[in-house]
Amino acid sequence: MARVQTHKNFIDGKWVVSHTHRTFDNINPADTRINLGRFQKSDKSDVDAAVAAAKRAFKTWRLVPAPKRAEILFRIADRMVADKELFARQMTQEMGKIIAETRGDVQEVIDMTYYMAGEGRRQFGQTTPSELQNKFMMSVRQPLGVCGMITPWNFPMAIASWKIMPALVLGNTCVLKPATYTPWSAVNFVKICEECGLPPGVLNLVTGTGSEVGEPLITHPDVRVISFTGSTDIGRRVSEACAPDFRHCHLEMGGKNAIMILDDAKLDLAVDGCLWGAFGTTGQRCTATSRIIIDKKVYRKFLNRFLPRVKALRVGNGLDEKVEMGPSVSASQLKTVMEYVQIGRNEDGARLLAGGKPLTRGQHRYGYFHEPTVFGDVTPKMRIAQEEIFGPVVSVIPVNGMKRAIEVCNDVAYGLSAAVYTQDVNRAFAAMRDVYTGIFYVNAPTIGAEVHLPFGGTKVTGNGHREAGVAALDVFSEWKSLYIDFSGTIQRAQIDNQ
Ligand code: UN1
Repeated sequence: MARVQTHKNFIDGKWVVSHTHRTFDNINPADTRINLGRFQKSDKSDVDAAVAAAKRAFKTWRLVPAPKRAEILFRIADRMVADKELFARQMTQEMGKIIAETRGDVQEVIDMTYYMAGEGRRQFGQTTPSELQNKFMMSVRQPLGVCGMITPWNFPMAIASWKIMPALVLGNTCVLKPATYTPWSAVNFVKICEECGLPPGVLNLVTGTGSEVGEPLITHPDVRVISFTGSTDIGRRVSEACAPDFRHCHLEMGGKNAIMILDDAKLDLAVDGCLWGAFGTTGQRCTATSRIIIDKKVYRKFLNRFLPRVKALRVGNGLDEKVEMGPSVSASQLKTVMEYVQIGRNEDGARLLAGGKPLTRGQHRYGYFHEPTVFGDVTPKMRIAQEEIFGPVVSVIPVNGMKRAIEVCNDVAYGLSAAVYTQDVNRAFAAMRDVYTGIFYVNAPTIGAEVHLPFGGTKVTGNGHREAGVAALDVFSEWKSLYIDFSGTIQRAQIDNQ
């Protein structure tokens, strides 16, 4: 058997072992016999070292002209293009999603990195006339300092780049704590950043658990911004940790996203959208389609077309190009899926229409596989219609008409993404206006955001900040308004000009 490689933390420009001298294993969820590597099981002392390095590096990095910082980002994006296939294959092995999707994940890094590199020559502020003669005013963005990034396993590289690239181009320095299921992709990402010339200390990587690494990072007084993507429960903890000393935090949390299918929808298009939205990434996207809210007039017809397609989905190891859905990421995630299937079975009135069981034989024997699962006749208040599952389970909720569809769509705690299928432009616009989410699609599923529009959600999905697009700059910078008086006399605003 191949020797298992041990990977290190990256602190102050050096690859180093943890002070703890402990490691954890990275297991392939499609075949748990495979240990993909050992990673540092770090603790507070490693976090302290990384934050200290980032704090030192900030002194000089903030003064590097932004277009120069951006040149490094351009190089990183170029290198990612070259290694896209390798990184995609390794990502599929460590977290299970199919190879077409991990290629997409790396592509999203490339897109985000080029996009943010462009911000090296923008980062636009405002200039505006003064109310006084011989006075000039403008606003500029300033960086905050050390930023802590806590990233999820479902988009191991893409979401790291969403946070790190805007932070860097603005002149901040970073400490990255990746999810314990996906440290390999984080190491790959950081290695490229190192090779492309990021100075020591500007980007640091500390692997380990939420309690041993995440907690010291979010409570560290020198970390000025925390950007977190993960569960609403942990997000609440991050928010509390940052509150006492007003350190900034950006939170991107759960979803219970719905596709609404109106009675005039193109049903075949909606079927394709529901398959991709619900079972893409094995349902493990914050934006995954977890509810299908459908007009009763087309309910039967839709199910007749949808269910055979669900049952025909090929589930297996994501490295096989023919496979359409991979495993859940871990034993505990699979357990959650199975628990929710049981909850669905117990709901009075809900009907299990497809799937419902873990896959445990043959090629599925050693992985965390589960059948793509559909519940029908679900009513809006059932737990499977309200709670995030993060697995291949979708609830179909029949309703009367569009008004009711929108009510049901909005009637959950989360507000990340939603979609409507209709051919009627008036109804599409009404839905765009009345659904209260951060992302909305017309005639497309709830997944598929691009890097140059804001990404984030309302209600318990987020705390008002956005990633991606120009909006991402707001999390990692603060405005400074500059007033330059060239009159040579004292001029008093609000007084001398009246
Ligand atoms: C997520 O849902 O967890 O919009 C991230 C998408 C991807 C990113 C999804 N670009 O589907």
